[in-house]
Amino acid sequence: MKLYHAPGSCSQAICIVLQETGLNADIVKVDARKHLLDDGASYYEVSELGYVPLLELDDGTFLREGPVIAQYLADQRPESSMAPAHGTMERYRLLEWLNFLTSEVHKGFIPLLYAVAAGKYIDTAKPKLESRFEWINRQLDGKPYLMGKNFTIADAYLFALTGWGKATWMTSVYNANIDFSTHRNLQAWYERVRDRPAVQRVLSAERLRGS
Ligand SMILES: N[C@@H](CCC(=O)N[C@@H](CS)C(=O)NCC(=O)O)C(=O)O
Repeated sequence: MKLYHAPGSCSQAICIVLQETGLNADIVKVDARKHLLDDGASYYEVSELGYVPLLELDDGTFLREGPVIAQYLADQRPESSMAPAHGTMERYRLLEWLNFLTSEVHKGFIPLLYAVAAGKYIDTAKPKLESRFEWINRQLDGKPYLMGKNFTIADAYLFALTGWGKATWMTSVYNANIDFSTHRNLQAWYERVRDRPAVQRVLSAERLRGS
């Protein structure tokens, strides 16, 4: 398998899922802003949509969309407990989280990531995103992970997104960072996820690749 990945982006979640499940994939680095591969080739030659993550299977099949790629990988290793079995209520709870993270958090960050272009829209978008994080903080009360005792692909996804809110460049350039200091459950969850050996391996590899 091959994973098209941009360091520091949402595709970090897929790197975490690979590490947690022990599945192997060659990582192909993409510059997601310039849409270029390391050898200077256009990423649009690989993906018409131009975004990461993208998974290429050994038979040449491509799989798009982070939450779908993450489920595909987790389903290859059910013993990892990263995704409950299909057809169970717990699976629908996972889908609930993935859909929420995609539409309410991932895309909720877009105006903050493009704060200059977004202009006054930030005044609406930022409190909305903050309220989503407040809600997540409440859901984590008494739970080590989003779904309870098991670390799932939803945690991997949220970890990649939470990293953006904590990024110092968002504070220094646009004052667009999210203040997590009062979210005690979320802080504890973040540290718990960050300290997992698989996540540490991903973070070290990202430092080497350069974000
Ligand atoms: N719907 C896609 C969105 C992925 C996405 O937004 N990827 C960003 C990085 S976090 C990207 O590659 N952006 C470059 C672009 O859109 O041109 C998914 O969930 O996988």
